[in-house]
Amino acid sequence: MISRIDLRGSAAASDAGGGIDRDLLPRAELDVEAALEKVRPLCEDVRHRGTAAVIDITQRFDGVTLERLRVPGEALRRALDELDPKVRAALEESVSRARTVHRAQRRSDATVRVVPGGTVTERWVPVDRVGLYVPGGQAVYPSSVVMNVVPAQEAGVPSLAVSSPPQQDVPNAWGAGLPHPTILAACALLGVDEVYAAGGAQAVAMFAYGTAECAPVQLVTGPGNVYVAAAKRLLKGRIGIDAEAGPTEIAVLADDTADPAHVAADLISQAEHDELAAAVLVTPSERLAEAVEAELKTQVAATRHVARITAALGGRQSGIVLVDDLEAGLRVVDAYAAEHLEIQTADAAALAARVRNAGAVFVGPYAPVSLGDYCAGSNHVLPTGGCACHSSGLSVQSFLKGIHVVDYSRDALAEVAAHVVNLAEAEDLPAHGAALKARFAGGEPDRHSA
Ligand code: HSO
Ligand code: ZN
Repeated sequence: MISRIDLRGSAAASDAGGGIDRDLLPRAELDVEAALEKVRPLCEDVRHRGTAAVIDITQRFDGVTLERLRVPGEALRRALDELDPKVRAALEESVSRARTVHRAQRRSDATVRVVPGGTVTERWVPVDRVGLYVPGGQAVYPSSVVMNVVPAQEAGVPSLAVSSPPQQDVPNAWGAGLPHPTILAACALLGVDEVYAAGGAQAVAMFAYGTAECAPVQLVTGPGNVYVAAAKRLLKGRIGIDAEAGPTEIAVLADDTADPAHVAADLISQAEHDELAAAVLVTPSERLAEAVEAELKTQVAATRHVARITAALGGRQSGIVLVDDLEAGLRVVDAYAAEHLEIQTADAAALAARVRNAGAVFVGPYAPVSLGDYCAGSNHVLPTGGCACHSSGLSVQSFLKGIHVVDYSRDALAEVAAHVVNLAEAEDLPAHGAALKARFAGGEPDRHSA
């Protein structure tokens, strides 16, 4: 079911001749452009009609009739009260580990004394208000509540709202559909009291434009389907976004020392998300490739979501890539730039330290991606679709803006004035220079002969 791509002996995976052709590697094409045309009118509708538009769109696409979008505080409290204690304990562990890691990401302001009397400080300020999107769809993701809310809280964001699609089968006393109760419980656990029952592009538009119920936000983060990605692309600029999340990906770089049962289980774990999820094994070992193929056959049959997993593993976004050696394997995984990369080799830590492109790297036999999905302390909102070659996963940094604070004394300005005037002249922007000269009229500084 999973296809093979043999790059052995191929120039494509050798280090001669520059980079690897990424088109040789399995990857799904996500057509955000096509979705853009579909979401544009929806976003416009929300812009003009606010809550009423979101309610209409939800009726049309989710088949849920809502009377209001804001989830009442009472529903949040009740969801937490009724949460299975085992799930509550697990969420608490997840939150506590994520807090430990994300707290350490906080930045302190850095002041640099450029010259005597001249300083530049980079001051880190949290975004005022953020909208955190938590997908519904094929699975429910209370863990994504944790992964969005914890870094925002640790960054000191003063106002945050969560939105997640209403479920058809969760009625409540107010007659409206609600997001999944475990999502509501996770919000309550984290002290988030502003939660909306809205999904898809309409939720992103609600956050971006604001409605009578929901004040506009400056930043929207969180994963979602292609329509959420399209709305983020459309509204980017008005709002900041973390990334256009695509389907989940796992790449495993493994050699003969890897346990094929573990490798197969890990590939299956991420294939479970979505028919479009990608699972890629990169290995120089034919023996391992065969053993993993055999494991996949037996393990997939025993999973709960066989159809979804079979589609994901059989899709052209998944595959087993055979390479000459681990060095070639490293080049392949760097070119692929996976959202999640597992290294299951003899000296996994040494190899992991050399990885240049990955959303997160999981080192050795006891760090499966599922650990990172829930309880490693790391974040699971990570760059997909090869974006790990230029972007990072969600962190405290995603919720901060650095402001450069420039503070120069008269002497410090005088000392550099001529350079500024000369550069301004070179750019044919004499008024820029004049702004400096005006300060020294009468006692012209002439250190560098303007
Ligand atoms: N693997 C997903 C996150 C997730 N897994 C949530 C389970 N729940 C994307 O990183
Ligand atoms: Zn996952």
